[in-house]
Amino acid sequence: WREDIVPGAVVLRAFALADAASLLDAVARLVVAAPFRHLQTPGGQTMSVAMSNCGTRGWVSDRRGYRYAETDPASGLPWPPMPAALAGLARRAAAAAGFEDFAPDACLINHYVPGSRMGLHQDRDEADLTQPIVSVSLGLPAIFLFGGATRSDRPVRLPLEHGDVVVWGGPARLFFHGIAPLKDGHHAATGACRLNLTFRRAL
Ligand code: MD3
Ligand code: FE
Repeated sequence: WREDIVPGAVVLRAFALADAASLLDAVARLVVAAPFRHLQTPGGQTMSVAMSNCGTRGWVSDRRGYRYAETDPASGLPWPPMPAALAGLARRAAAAAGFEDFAPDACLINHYVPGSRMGLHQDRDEADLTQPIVSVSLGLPAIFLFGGATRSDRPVRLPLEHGDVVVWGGPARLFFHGIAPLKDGHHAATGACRLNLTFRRAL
C-alpha cells in the first residue's frame, strides 16, 4: 500500500478511503462559503480546473501572479477554517511518510471535470520548502504526470485513484508535476468529477 515514486515522494494507496465520505461532505459545505472558481493565470489564461481553499491561507492566481492570500478575493472574507477532519488526515498521512509535525495552514481544493488538466508546474509559493505537501485524490481517476527537477525531464505517468494520498517532500518537493486531461467517467462518490485536496504549510 506504500510505494516510493522517487526519494521524497510516497504514495499511500487508499489511505483516505475510510474518510472519503466525510471529506466529500466537508468539501460540499466549504464550497457554499467559498465557491469553486476558475482562476486566471498571470499570462491571462483561464484554468480548466476550478479551485477553492480552506485554512488561514489560500492559494490564488491572477494577472498579478501566484500567491497565498488570507482572504477569498471573490468575497473579501477570510477563507473558511480548515475542518479538523481534513487537518487530521493530512497530519496522519505526513507522519506515515516520515514528516512528524506537519501543521498545514492552507488546503487548496481542485475540482476537475472531464477534459480538465493541469500543466507541468512547480509548487514554490510556500515559505518553508522543507515542509511536505499532502495530496488526497477523490472521485474519478487521473493520470498524474511526475517530472523531475527541470521542466525538460520527461514525466512518468502515475494513476491516482479515489482515496489515494501522496506525500511530497524532501528532494521531490520542487519537482515538476501535472495532471493529464481527465477522462470521461462516473464515480459513485462524486459523479462525473475528480476532487483533489492539497494540504500545505504556506507561511
Ligand atoms: C509534487 N495538484 O494543486 S496533486 C497542485 O491532482 C497540484 O490537483 C494536482 O499539482 C492535482 O499544485 C496534483 C499532487 C501534487 C501536489 C503538490 C506537489 C504533487 C506535487 C508539490 C511538489 C511535488
Ligand atoms: Fe502542484
